Amino acid sequence: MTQKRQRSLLNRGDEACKILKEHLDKGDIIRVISHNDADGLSAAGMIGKAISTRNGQFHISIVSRLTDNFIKKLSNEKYQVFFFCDMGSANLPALSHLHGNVIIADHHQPIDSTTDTNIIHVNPHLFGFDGSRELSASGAAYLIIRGLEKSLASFALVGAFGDMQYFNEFIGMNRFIMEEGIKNGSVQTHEDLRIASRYDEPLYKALAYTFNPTLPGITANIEGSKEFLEKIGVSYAIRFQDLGAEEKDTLKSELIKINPEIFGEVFTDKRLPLTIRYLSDFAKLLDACGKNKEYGLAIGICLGEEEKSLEKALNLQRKYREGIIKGLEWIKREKPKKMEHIQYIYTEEKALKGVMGTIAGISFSLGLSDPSLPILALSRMDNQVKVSARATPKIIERGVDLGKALRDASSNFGGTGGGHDIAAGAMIPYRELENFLRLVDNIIGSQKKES
Ligand SMILES: [Mn+2]
Repeated sequence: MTQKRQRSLLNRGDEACKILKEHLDKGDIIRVISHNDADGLSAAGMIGKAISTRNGQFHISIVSRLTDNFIKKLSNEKYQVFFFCDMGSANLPALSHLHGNVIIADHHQPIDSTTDTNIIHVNPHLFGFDGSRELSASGAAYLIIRGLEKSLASFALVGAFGDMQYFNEFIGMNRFIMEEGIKNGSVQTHEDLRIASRYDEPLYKALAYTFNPTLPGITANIEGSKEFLEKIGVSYAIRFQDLGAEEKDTLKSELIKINPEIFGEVFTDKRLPLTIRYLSDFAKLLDACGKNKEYGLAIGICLGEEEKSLEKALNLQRKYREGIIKGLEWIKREKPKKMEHIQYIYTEEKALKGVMGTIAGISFSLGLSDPSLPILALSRMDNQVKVSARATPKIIERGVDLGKALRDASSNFGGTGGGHDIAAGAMIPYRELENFLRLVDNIIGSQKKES
């Protein structure tokens, strides 16, 4: 059964690829529109890379969401083909008005599945795969691109890491892509410490920046990290890469005592520069670029503009990580406010707004929030509130779907929202905030009952 669904999804990807090839052969510029997170950036970068290896041309726009206004603007553009990534599945009627072909590589729950003749829709949900864990938008884009250029599987896994689809293993189509990548040499896997930034930060910082898996007492705690390394007698000021074999062994056995998940399978693409060779590091760097609105920089790195761009992105990442640490310290002080079925944090502070979703996601495993309740991170934006919601796999197992909850609740108050079961977002009017929270609390409660 799975085999058959997989075959159908692969066929859909091939169909989309055929359209893409026809346009490339005609010399058409491929118009790419993608999302501003790590998954969307990786998808756009992968498409750009595949097109340039065929000497084709592309024009990429990165947006935070697909608005009717933006689609209207696109409808005035003279392109013959539009390629949407990480978005589009919720906009089929509007996209059917674009002239030319429309290719969608999305993994969000489609709102309706009517297919117009100009749209080719590649979405795991249409084939019974879970778009939250089994395929990212980069993965969906890869299923299209692999007919042009087979060597880009690592980008698909970067997107999956970016969207937090990896929980100790890749499953579903992600696994298929991983295996294909390993087979053709674009992905390697080995057992290793799963620490961040082994090539570009001194060890004490690398450990403090290891947010996933978390190391209690060390993650987000620069001083704690230094003390830990001093105590076990491992040099803390040099990079992990430069440690001697004996020190590496000591570090490994001491870290495993803190969290066994810190050691396990890791994924690399050895063709990439060292600082982004570990695919989880690459995802984090793209995320940092996205959060800083440095989309061109992110795409440039995907396309292989190395040295200078990488240095710039790593600097952005340093600042971003300092912001995450400050944010986590803030949650620790403030504590999330609890309702019956949800908890939330709220800020009007500019410095915190950029990291709210990220710190909400990390808060569970650091023990800063209740791991049994979804958390909503709320940032005031003038008359509106930006909502980022995060859950854990355990919460999802009880029937919770944050994407549906935020979509239904926000539309009740003239806002917009949606996403995945485990991570979702919304924009709502500030004056409705309390009503919105009450409604979300209610919806989550009934989701748990129904399951
Ligand atoms: Mn995505």
